[in-house]
Amino acid sequence: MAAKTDILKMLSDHREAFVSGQELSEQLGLSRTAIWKHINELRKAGYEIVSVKKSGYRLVEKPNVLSEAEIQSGLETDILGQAIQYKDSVKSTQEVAHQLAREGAKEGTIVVADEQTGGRGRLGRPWHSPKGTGIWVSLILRPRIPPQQAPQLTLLAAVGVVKGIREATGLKCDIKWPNDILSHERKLVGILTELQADPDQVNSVIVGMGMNVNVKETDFPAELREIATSIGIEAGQEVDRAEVLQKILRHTEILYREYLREGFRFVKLLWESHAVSLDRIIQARTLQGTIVGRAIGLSDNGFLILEDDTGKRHEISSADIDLPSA
Ligand code: BT5
Repeated sequence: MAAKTDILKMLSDHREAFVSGQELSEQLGLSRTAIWKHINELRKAGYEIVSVKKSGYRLVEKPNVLSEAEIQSGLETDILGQAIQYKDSVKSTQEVAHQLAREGAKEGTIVVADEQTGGRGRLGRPWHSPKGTGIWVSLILRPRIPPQQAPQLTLLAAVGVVKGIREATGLKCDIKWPNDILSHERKLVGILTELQADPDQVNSVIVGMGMNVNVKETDFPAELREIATSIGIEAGQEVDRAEVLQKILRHTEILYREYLREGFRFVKLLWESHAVSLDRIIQARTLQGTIVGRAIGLSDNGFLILEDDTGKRHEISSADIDLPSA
């Protein structure tokens, strides 16, 4: 970890008290002058740190930023986020992550942006990613799985996101197959999983998560206002983006490790327990046509099983789902 991240972590862990310059200096093996220099840099980056002679430093206020130091200073993972590429503004974090993956980036590398100017959803649809309000992130994974299993990672990520948001904010959200996280049936998060693969082996899976965190209703363009929401709108207050991301990475990593050890079954059960679309009559719009039926559950490979009114079961691998109004 960089020295600034270490200092931030120590101050964040002791927010109710002062941490003396000597303590910081001894624990981190840095001179008092170096500590003072880093503290000033943190102040310039928006951290309010008071210093009192003989007592030391105390962190009073953090800026709501998603910098590398801020993400790392509270991260409880071994893989995800151990390498972070932070960008103020980028066309799409997916593009950057693809490039890094091709260049051999290690598993768990994440690309985070404060703003995307060309964020994308499935089938090239645009993803609205305004500055300073969301978490626009792509994770690079390198599981040893055949390409056809990769969609399972979308479902795994969805469970990780739901659990992370719950832990960070208390908000309970639902999953709509395959890649939407909803609150009160409005879209809070979208997930996009893309692959670099040989015919029978995945090289890397790029899992993109677009999370509306502090997006206000007026920040959404007119066409999204009725269908989108944000964690801040739902929670009724501004939310710490770095904390939400840290919790999501932690939960996703726990699930990912379990997935690599035990396979998809365990994720499937968790996914089903958070799914809003199950046991309801839904409409699946696929590229081949529309199927209406009751959503029964997931197949062992992560497809959605629909039973139509003749009792015939359909396995849906890719579709847009319309829920009836509740
Ligand atoms: C998705 O696609 O939901 C996947 C979105 C993934 C975005 C992340 S951000 C980080 C990474 N970098 C990228 O460039 N992408 C990933 P899909 O299911 O196709 O949904 C797209 C549809 O969602 C659009 O056609 C809009 O109707 C709607 N939409 C766009 N922006 C939205 C937003 N911010 N919140 C809610 N809905 C939105």
